[in-house]
Amino acid sequence: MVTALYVLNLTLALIIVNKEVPTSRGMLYPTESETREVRSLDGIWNFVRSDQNNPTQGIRDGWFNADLSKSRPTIPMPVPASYNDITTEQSLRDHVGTVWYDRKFFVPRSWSQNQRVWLRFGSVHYEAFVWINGQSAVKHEMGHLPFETEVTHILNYGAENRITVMCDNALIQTTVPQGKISEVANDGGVTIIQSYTFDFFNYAGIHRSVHLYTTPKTFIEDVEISTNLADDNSVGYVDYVISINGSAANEADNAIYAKLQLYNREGVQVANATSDAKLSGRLKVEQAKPWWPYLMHPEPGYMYELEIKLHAANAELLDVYRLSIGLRTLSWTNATFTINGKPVYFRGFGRHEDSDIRGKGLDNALMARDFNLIQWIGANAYRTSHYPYSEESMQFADKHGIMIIDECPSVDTENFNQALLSKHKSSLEQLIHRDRNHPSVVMWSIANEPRTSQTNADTYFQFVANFTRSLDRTRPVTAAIAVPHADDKAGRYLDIISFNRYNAWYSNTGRLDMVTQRVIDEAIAWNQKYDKPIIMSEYGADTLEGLHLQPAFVWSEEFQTEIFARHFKAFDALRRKKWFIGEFVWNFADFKTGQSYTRVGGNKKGVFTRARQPKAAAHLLRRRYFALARELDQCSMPEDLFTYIADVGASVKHDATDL
Ligand code: BDP
Repeated sequence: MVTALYVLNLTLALIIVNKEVPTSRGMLYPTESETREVRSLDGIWNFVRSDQNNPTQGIRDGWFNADLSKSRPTIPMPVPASYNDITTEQSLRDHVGTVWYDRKFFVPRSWSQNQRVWLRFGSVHYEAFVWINGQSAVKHEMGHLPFETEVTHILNYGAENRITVMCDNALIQTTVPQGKISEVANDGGVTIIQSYTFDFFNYAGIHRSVHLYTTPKTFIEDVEISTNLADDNSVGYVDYVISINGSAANEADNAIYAKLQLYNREGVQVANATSDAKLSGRLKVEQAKPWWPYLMHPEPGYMYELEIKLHAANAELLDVYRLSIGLRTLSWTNATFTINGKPVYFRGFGRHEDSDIRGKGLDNALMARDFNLIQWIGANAYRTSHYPYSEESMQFADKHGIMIIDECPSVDTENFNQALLSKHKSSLEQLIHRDRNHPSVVMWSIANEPRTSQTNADTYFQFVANFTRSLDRTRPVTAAIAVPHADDKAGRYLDIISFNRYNAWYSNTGRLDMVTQRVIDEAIAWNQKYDKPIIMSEYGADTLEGLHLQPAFVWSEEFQTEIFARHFKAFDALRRKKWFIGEFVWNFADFKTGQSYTRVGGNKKGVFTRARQPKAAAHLLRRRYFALARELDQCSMPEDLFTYIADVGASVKHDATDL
């Protein structure tokens, strides 16, 4: 059946048209206020796995009509977490198809009065079906992105409720990302195999927090802001558009208005405004404190709090929502990328949301550790390879001044077809809707390593890139491309070209003498082809922590250190050409992949281990990233950057001049 669908998609692939995609609504991050309450449904849920060869049985048999334990024996399952690595069962780790979760919760009686209740998931990978007390509440397709629904009318107030979630991890040719499902003979019969070409484990489950939250009957459903700074950065402007939901929204024009107040970090009000009848307007901020990237300014990541109060015509206060915002302006040309008028050179990582046991599940301790490591190493950016990261991490990035190239879940995209295009666009729509108010987001990445030499890639990426621009004109559009520049058909639709290349690893393995010139030549070739700014978005080498081989040999810590150094040399030559604007190591930390003889327990290209400890190359990278920050933005250097070696006069000093 799945195979038949796949064949059909191939035949239809020749004609692709640009169709509308559904538009997201609401989904402001749930926060408490005078008018809103938030409750977490995180914790231990009950869990059951469907039979692989019968994934829809639970729906047919109505498993959602009663406790799951009435249908099957359940096991405890933490939420949020991927389910794959929680038990010791290979069959659950490699499960293909549907799994079920349920739990009970109480809703206070007070919530039944004069307000509305919403159920919100931070993300479920890949497809989710949700029931409350046996009634269908919401369905959602696409991992790593939030969804919500109103549940006011299906809750029992002052009483117990049950939430049931069915999650399907199957990836086919029309999902984003794509995969293939096949039936293969095994020793005992046949088994269903999920395959995919992307290089990370297809972790699944309820990956991020589940919340119930209340709103007033008429409430602030959405806020879209965009910020600007006067030429000398002294005055900031915040343009806002508020959308509301509720019966009062249908009252006569001019009936509802919003009052906005902007507070600085010290809690002092620095601007205020009353909206126009369309609930839009502009705030002017004198003596603005711009949002600057880490190490580009002594006070990076400066965030204001925007308080929005929604009022009825009679001035009654309807709703209050607070949003953290940063004041910054971006611009780019065919040779530069600037923030607040200053050219930016990106130094950072491709990353993954990945760790032992919890897989892709949100983990605040891990997230805080990762940001500490990013600061320690002096990076100023990362790409959310290869899917949107948690909203909590976006908030962290805002506060720490870490720039984000925000990537949608399209990876290794191929066999361009109509259904895929619609879902790809929808993934970008959902991503941009979620992340457009974050100052840390400075670029949209519309794909990683799409097969852009294939037939139809041209039209397909024209549609995808233009669609992205139609949703947000304030940020440039990129994609991380790996096909040879001569074969690529997508770059002309991008604003910035990112390329991934593994010199001395996948090509000319071990040949450290074949890195520098090739990197220089390729960057120049991309620039010559498209006349756009260029980033090297991936380079690196698998490195087994603790493996030391001198002279450097593949997989050793020496080799990773050396290969980095050969790239640095190329980057420094390229930096003289102003259009080369960034270097991103692959990867921040080791991460799990599917099983393969090229992967020892996963991809080991991390600068940090999976347990978030530095490999030898981390220390080298740290010295480079701080050297770049010092040269470009005159930052001060951490005291422990250089280890004392010997008192041998001017040739060995412990300060930045050594760089
Ligand atoms: C690149 C991919 C990335 C892989 C990396 C690798 O973009 O997802 O993990 O190669 O092979 O092609 O390490």
